[in-house]
Amino acid sequence: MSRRIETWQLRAKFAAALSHLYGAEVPAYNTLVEVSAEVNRELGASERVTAERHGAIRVGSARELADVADLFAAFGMSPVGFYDLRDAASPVPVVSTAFRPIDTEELGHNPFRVFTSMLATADARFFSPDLCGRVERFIAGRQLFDPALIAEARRIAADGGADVARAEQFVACAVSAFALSTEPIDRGWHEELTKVSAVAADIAGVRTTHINHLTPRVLDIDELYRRMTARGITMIDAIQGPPAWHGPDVLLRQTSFRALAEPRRFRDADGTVSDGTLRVRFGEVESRGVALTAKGRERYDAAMAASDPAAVWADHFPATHEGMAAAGLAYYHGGDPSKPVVYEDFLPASAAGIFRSNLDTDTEAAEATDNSDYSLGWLAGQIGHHIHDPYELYEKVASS
Ligand code: OOG
Ligand code: NI
Repeated sequence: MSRRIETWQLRAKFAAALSHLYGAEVPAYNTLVEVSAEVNRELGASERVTAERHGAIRVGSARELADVADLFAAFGMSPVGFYDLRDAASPVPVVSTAFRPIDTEELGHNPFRVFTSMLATADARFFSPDLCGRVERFIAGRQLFDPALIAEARRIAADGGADVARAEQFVACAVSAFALSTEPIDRGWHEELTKVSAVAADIAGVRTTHINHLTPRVLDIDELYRRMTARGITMIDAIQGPPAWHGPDVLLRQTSFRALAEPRRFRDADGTVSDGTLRVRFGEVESRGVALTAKGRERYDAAMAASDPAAVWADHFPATHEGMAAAGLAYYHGGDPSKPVVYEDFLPASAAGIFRSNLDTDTEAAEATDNSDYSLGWLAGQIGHHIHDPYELYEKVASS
């Protein structure tokens, strides 16, 4: 009998193969990985941290998201949390969830996660009834994933793994669904959507999906930022999330380099195909701190609301893990302050900032009333998978 590949090994292979693909497509990503690994090596990071990645993908409908959920289930990745980026300071017309492993052992093996956004076509503030209808028809008429791939994913999820040959074929097929297509883009349609939002054009202006970015984890993001800048790579203006300070790192800090122009082909109304470029894919890096309890998160939100969060941080947070644990602000394995539970999720304000930093134009929400009913419960029903509450997962991880 041939060797069996477990779910976590499938996930590790999937993450590594996507990383290989993205490095070939966006070479600056390799620089980011190299510099992250260099900083991590100097700081004595574990293999797990240096191998760790998150990805981001974007889809056009609940039906497409349901396929993603079935596909990722085979890799032991479940949807966690609901992020509504339409309410951000600079709104993005999507709602999102993150697919990731949920228990301690699986996270320890490989924590690969994918931030997955769905275009909010039913929100009249972004899409007029006419445009909504045309976008929805366009999306209903495309197929992001081969039904045979999704059927195989369901079988592998039920089996909890696969033999070597089947695993290899499955991972290769799954990865190829996220490669950038060379198919010419309908210029008129893409431009019409770009006027609404560059994200709408990225999602619904083409007939395929692709990785938007892959993100390595680094132990010292301020140092990484300096080194990337020194290498002549233009980073976005700021590090998103909590400020640097001398106390415990909380949640998630992220930064990225600006999207680079990538060659794409366009088809004009008269059928002529010509070369052009699009700037949508970028490189992002993150550092992760301790997961906050709901009480800690309230403090976080209050501190972040200040005009200069760094200046008031010490008024909101104790400077030690002992202090954090005693005040019930963060999660610790077995309640032990020397064992912080790492934050495995995302931050809506940072996510919107990351989206925005890579767009040339902001999206203006129109005066129309939003009659859509996007919510965690709605999304879970649509995709037929339970969407986990992150706090419940941290409670469980902390007490196990
Ligand atoms: C997702 C942006 C959010 C993060 O790390 O917060 C994100 C996207 O650009 O599709 O990846
Ligand atoms: Ni990201």
